[in-house]
Amino acid sequence: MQLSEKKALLITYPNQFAVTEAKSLAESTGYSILDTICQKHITASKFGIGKGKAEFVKEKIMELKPDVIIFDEVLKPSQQYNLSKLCKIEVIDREKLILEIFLNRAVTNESKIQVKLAQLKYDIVRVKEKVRLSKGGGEEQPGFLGVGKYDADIEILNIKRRTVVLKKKLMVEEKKRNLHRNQRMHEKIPLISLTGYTSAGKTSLFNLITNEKKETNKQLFTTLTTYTRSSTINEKKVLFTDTIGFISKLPPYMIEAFKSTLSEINYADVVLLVLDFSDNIISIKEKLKSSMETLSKLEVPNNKLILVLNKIDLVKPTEIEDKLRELNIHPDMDQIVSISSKTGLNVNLLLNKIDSMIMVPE
Ligand SMILES: Nc1nc2c(ncn2[C@@H]2O[C@H](COP(=O)(O)OP(=O)(O)OP(=O)(O)O)[C@@H](O)[C@H]2O)c(=O)[nH]1
Ligand SMILES: [Mg+2]
Repeated sequence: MQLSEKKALLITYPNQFAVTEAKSLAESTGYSILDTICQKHITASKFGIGKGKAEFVKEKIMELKPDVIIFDEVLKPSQQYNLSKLCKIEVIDREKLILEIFLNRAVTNESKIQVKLAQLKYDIVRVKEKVRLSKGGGEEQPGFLGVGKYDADIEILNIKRRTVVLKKKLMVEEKKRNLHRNQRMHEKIPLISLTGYTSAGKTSLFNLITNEKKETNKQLFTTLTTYTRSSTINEKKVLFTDTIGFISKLPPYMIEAFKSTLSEINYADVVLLVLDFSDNIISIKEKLKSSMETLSKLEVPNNKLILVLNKIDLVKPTEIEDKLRELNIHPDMDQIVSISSKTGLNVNLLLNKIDSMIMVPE
């Protein structure tokens, strides 16, 4: 796996969850963070941050000499351009950062195409903005696609042409996926989908249940491709699907790009929402919230859900109770199981719960 080991200055929100998440994202992409600047408002119009703060960042850049600024928010191309111009350094916003991780991690044909399409979408708005700004006499900015003086119209056409080609290729992959899915549906084998925040332990649980050896890692977005494998529960044949992890503030086009992969979740009879319960309560709340938001965007009904509290080998029993209380969840509530994918604790309990929720094929 590539690790570029570039040095970065991080700009994010002043709360522990935002800082930790942004750092994990940056480190997963191979950046080391030299310093973190926290600001309550990072969506201001010109630079994302206020003018005074932007000047402060410029001084920090001169002092620390990082390779890039990582800006933990989705920036408009003009904001990215302005900050980059002021600080004379490449600015990587949250969208770009997630894209970089995806580009590094995509291994299958389908995910490679999906990520390339997402990148072209990201690029085209910036080339267009570059054209608009250069008409006002803007000079070339570091990392701003290095567009220089060439004919941007040709670049835009080029991006559009590549988009068409990639979309066609994606359709071929989607057809294959649909074919597999139709076969499965024809056989009426119950499908169980593993979902949840990135690094919750979905693949670890998937491997344990299906005897697979797919990669697991503490870095974010280890899995970018949906895998389906068969297994048995109480002698009934079932299928398990491992999916791409969720993240807070996922750029909307990312859901769009991974729609066909994520849509596997819609065909599931049972959806496991895996949570890292060894996290601190603030992170658990944030991750549960963003996972539920994503599942609702994907129109997954609540009655298909089982909340899987994972990594409880790292949590004391009293702590589990405290955390559940904080989340307003009654410990005896149906559709909740606390497990450890590492030790296998309570995994049988989970399988029985799944069994009680699946329809027996006729
Ligand atoms: N202690 C402990 N560690 C776990 C458990 N489950 C997973 N892990 C660890 O948590 C990290 C993330 O696990 P993965 O299975 O890769 O998580 P994931 O949800 O598939 O992550 P992405 O594919 O990145 O979305 C790995 O380092 C695992 O070894 C568990 O029950 N207990
Ligand atoms: Mg995984």
